[in-house]
Amino acid sequence: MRRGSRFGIAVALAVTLGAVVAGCVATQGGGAAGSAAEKVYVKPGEKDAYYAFLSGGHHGNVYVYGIPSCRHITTIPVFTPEPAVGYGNDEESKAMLGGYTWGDAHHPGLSETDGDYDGRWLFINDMPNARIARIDLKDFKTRQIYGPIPNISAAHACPFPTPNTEYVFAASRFSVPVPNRGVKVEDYAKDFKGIIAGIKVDPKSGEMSMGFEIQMPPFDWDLSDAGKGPSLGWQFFTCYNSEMAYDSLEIKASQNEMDYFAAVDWRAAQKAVDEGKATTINGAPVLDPQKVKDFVYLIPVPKSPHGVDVDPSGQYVCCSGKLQAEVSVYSFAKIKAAIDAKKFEGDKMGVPTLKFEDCLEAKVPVGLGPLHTQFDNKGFAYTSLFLDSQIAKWKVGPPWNVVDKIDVYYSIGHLMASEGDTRHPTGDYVVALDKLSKDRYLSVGPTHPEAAQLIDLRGPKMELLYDFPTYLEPHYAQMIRADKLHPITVYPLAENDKPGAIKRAEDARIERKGNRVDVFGLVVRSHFTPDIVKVNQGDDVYFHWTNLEQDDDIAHGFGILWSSKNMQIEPGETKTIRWTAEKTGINPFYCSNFCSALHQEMQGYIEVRAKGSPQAAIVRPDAKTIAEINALLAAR
Ligand code: K7E
Ligand code: CUA
Repeated sequence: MRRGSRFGIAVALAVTLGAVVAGCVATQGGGAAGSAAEKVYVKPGEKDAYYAFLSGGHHGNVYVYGIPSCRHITTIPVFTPEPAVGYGNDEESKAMLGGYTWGDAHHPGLSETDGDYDGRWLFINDMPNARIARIDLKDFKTRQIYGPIPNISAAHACPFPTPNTEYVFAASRFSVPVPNRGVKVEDYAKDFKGIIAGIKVDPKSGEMSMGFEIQMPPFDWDLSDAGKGPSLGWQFFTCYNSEMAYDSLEIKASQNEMDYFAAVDWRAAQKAVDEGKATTINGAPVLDPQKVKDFVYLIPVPKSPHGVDVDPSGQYVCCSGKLQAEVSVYSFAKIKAAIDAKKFEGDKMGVPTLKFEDCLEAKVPVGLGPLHTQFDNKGFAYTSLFLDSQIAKWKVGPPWNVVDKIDVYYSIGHLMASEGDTRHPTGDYVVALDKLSKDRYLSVGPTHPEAAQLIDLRGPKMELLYDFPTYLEPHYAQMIRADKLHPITVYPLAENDKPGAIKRAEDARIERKGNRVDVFGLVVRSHFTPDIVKVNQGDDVYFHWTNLEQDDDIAHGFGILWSSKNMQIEPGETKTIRWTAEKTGINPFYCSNFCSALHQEMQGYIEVRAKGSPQAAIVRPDAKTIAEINALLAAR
């Protein structure tokens, strides 16, 4: 073969290979070749290859970014009111928040089928109030908030769905007495308990409900991950503070050489509950490992571990000791063999402990302050190093060596690889979620933004592509291929069966029963029907607005002057908001969401008369108004 043609084949091969490796990413901007700028550039009008869901930390919500452009697309309100859309203001979302106006959201968890993201739901925890929210990815709305989960105090190891989303989990980070009662803090070791909760997820609706709880020693239960493949059916939880200190934890909880991770056989736990072996505490079925056996075990981990991450094959469980320079990799096969042989070292409050040497597969010398690990599609793992401000790339399997490192800016916590905790990571990108941004952005005063950094994984070396600031304060994040999500753009009116919904001008009305007034109204460009509402002082007024639009992006707002009442009504949607007529006089309302050329004209008045003024029991629009509204509807 002539030299020239061989070169030609090599080039052709390289081009083909490049295209295969880049996969869908190349078609949606951010190809594998070219400069860093080209790799993050998504042309105007084009779309990103991935959706990234970043937890909002103590902002209590979820940030949605497009990757690789790193553009912030939207924020989903979850545990915190959001007045622009009326989240926490309208009756339904207000009830869902249950009186709380704050949450601390750490870990988004996408629903999975066969261990891969299926694009149906996103779960996320509120650590302090021990709640789990489910966001429907059809409309990117929070649809359920489950909790406070009884007996759980600070749901940090949460939610970490199982491979077929049978369960999401929660575990107490700060142990308390269970049931909580007046005890002395000094009696910590005797009276305080850790709890692990398995929360069932309905396979069709995603509805969460109580599955089981397990009483654990009062260690600080920290993080979790689900087994898959050979370890399917098991859930793993790390802990620190096996010293059981209750003060000065930064010193006293770092004394032991070893802490633990727990391995829970969740099918066995559920079976034990179903067989009536649990004790009900605060409404939850709690299993006591001192009485019920063979479903939970402890495995030693060096030096105050943080993250626990199962590799894509499901064979290895990787634990990061924060105060150690290594990731400890355990073989699930060895763990299972030790359990089956009942080779226990002892027990902790009824939970059998296995021997470190019996379960360990390898120690990977990654560097200082390892926290979390994610994976790619080529057999490599990526571990965040908080103290070194680096990511270490290492080989999963012999020789278990570090093959690359990259500096990040600064002090990385979690990291998010593309589908990097599933059975099939895509190996395109990893995003470093840095705890400190220091000097990376224009100064905005003492509260610095958080720092996220996009890193390309497609070459032999990791390559830093882009810095993007985020608002306080993402912990974990997950990214899913954009082609797996198919969000709706309007709510089909035909499917709107909300109790307050009306669909024709003829049905618009104001109903009065005592001092409760229900306004059944329509919004459509550019009119409220009715736009005059007459009530009496002291009336409780429920506005039920239905947006009859079926066009993309035509949302209307409803804001009432001199109040905190505002909400957005999306196309086809009905929402209810309650307002009390406190003072006599005229109270304007208006459309707060820009919707049309006559958006400014979209307004109305509430006339508040003196208490006890005569009012009709029901007021409907007259025939002329109905005709006008029907003309507006026809012109939509
Ligand atoms: Cu490491 Cu809350 Cu997952 Cu923060 S946690 S980093
Ligand atoms: Cu409707 Cu602005």
